Amino acid sequence: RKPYNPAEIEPKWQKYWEKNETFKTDVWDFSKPKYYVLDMFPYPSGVGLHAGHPEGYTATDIVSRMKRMQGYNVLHPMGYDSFGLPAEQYAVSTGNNPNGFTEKNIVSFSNQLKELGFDYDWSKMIATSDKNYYKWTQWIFEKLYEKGYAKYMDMPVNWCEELGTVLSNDEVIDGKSERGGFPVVRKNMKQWAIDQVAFAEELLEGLNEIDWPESTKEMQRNWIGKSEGVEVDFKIVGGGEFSIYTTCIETIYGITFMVLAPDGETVKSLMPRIKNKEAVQKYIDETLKKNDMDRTELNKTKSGCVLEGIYAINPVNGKEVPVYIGDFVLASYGTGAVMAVPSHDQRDFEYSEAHNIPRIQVIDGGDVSEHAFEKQDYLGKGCKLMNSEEFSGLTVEEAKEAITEKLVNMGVARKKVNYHFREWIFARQRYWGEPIPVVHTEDGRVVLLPESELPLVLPELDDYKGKNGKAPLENATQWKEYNKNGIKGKRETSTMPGSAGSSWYYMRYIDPKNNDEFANQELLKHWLPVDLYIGGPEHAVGHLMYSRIWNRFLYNEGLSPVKEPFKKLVHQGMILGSNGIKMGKRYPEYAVNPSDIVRDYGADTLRIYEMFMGPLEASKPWSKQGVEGSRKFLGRVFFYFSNPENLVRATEEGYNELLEEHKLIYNQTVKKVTDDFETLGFNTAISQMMIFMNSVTKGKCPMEYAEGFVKLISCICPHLGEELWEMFGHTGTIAYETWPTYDEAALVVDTVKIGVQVNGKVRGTIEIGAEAEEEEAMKEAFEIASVNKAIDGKPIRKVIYVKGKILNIVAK
Ligand code: ANZ
Repeated sequence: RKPYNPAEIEPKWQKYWEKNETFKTDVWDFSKPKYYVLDMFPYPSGVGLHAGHPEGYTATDIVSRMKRMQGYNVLHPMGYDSFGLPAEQYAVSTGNNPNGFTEKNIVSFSNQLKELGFDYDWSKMIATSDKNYYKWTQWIFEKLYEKGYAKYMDMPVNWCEELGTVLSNDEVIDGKSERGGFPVVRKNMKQWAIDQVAFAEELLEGLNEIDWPESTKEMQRNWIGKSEGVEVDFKIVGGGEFSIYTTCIETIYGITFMVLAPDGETVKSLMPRIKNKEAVQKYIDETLKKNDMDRTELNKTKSGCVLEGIYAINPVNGKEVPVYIGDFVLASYGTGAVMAVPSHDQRDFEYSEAHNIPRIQVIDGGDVSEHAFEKQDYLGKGCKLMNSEEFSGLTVEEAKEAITEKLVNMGVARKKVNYHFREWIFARQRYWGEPIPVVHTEDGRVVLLPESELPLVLPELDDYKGKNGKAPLENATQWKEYNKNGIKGKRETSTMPGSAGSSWYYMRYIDPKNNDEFANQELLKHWLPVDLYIGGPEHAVGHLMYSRIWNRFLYNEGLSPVKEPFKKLVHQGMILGSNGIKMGKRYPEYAVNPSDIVRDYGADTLRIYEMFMGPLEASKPWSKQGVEGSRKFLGRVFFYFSNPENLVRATEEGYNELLEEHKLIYNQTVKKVTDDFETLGFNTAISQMMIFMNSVTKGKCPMEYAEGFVKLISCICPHLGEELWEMFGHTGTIAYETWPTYDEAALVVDTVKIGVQVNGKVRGTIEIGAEAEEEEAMKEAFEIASVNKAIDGKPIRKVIYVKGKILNIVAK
């Protein structure tokens, strides 16, 4: 008989699937219920797959295969997020167009994926850098612009004069450019941005209707950062006023100073009246070098500077308080100014310590110490106000209402909702991205390209490097000039960020070749939302937020049928090196190349191993022994089922008896595996398959059970599944066979109580299945303290077990 040889059977079935287009989905076939399974598509790096890729991909593969066998029309596509930095760097260093490099990587990446036997419908493959794809990314951008969500607006950016470029926050370290160490300042510049704040409420609300990890939803809520408070106007002694934003209006009698953002407009306008101008200007200049992260960091001394001669008037009691600037107050949040209550706000407390400012306690019971702030211990505890005139004695909750009402009636305050969410900066000074399809006309207007001019294709360049920090497309001297239909000007030379193309790719898969619209509406109606989406947790607030925004926009425009694009989301855990440390660049010696595992053990082994390592969502260390164990198990499965002598057909003698003998374990296995696949509990499903194998291989297996088992395992190990299916005498693929069912009645186990004797004396009773094996009876017996006591660690000489009657243990 032939041994298990994955090197032979795996390529054989991969060729079969490709030739027969086994996994091509007819998206127009609405006769069956649909199931849409999605993987986060990879960036096609030159390095290829790493061990983490097959984990999520195998999980979706298993579910999609089961759903197909359960009668669903399954869509399981794959594609590439192919704009991005590595290809750009390649272009800069070689002078070649990144397109060729990207296409080459896509081919080798796809070959690696095919080698793993995934059931992707390759006819639906997309790449975000393909002009037929990005035509529609540009088209959606134009819709966003037309509706006022994409804006060309003044935004604060990190500007490096020496490099002549805008830098991202992580390219700035201590106010200097990471590259070169040149000074970086915050300054306002015209930028493309998408107004995501406009979607904040819908995004929050949508979270309630989706089946996502709670931690991811919470991260999105925090990222949106909804805050409900009050805006209050403060008059300045000698004329003028400014507003503050607070979430703790009940503390207004505790104000002892005010703080303005150093980079805000208020201090600028007050400058002529400030006595210590020089010191103030110096502090402002310092602040401009810092990014928001450095500024708002907790546990840092609160730096700042008083504005000599400037006093603000507290509207509730007419008290005059000094005004300061401090970098912990951000110009970009709220009104860029705060009322400082050092007795009840930690940052204000620290600021008052650093600048010697008095405090007034206005909430009783709220212990005024740094410790108390951490606990926020007066909130919601019925603590009462003090030192607050007519509001003294009210609870915090009552005072919030009453003081707000008073100030609103005075005409100096209004309720306000703020979001920490900022605009999504939507342009990069890079080459390898979607060109923004607009023209800046000579008379200063922004004009969208007509749809007939889309896609606006990236031009070939002689030099892919931006000169003097300018966008590389500035080098496209001819392409840049625009003069058509009376519109004369220059094309936008920055490109869209990487997150653009990935924000809607799940729609394009449904109808990837459509030249008339981004996807047919009837198809979208049928196929959306994605039923199951699996990918890394690192995308929790990036891609997963942007996708929700693009979808919500299209939904509001009547172009997407669903409010939320991804019904169920699961994050796979990280596969760690065998040392328990993250694999990758830092520890290349621990990095595992999936292709090596395929070559040495087979794809099915890699697949079942990665699913058996532990729960999908957990981080798990790689283990070579684990891989070998998985390979051995598959060898056993193949060895047993490929031997016709182990299999009894329905026409053969003893068939019914065998059905009866294995009825319980078979039905248990079908149930457990079905349920576990549904809930992505693959490791426990595999354990159950091992239990089945242990039980059935003691003798012969009836054909019905053999086929049922092979169907189950074919989802995890499709090549092995197909091969055995063929050996059983079937022609064609197993992929569309009917999923095995189980009989509820067969799962009911009659239990019996039997006595447990140790050396002839009854020491306890156990309750087990009437047909339970000795192994299980012993396991139960060892749960009993008195039995253990009687055995007292002595070696067990003999076990007499009579099913349903008695268990006698001889230990001496
Ligand atoms: C007075 C006060 C007293 C405050 C108190 C808190 C506790 P969130 O939840 O983040 O909205 N704040 C307002 N604008 C700010 C800005 N531009 N930069 C830095 N801090 C700012 O928090 C709102 C609170 O953060 C506001 O309420 C304000 O301080 C501060 F016992 O006002 B509070």
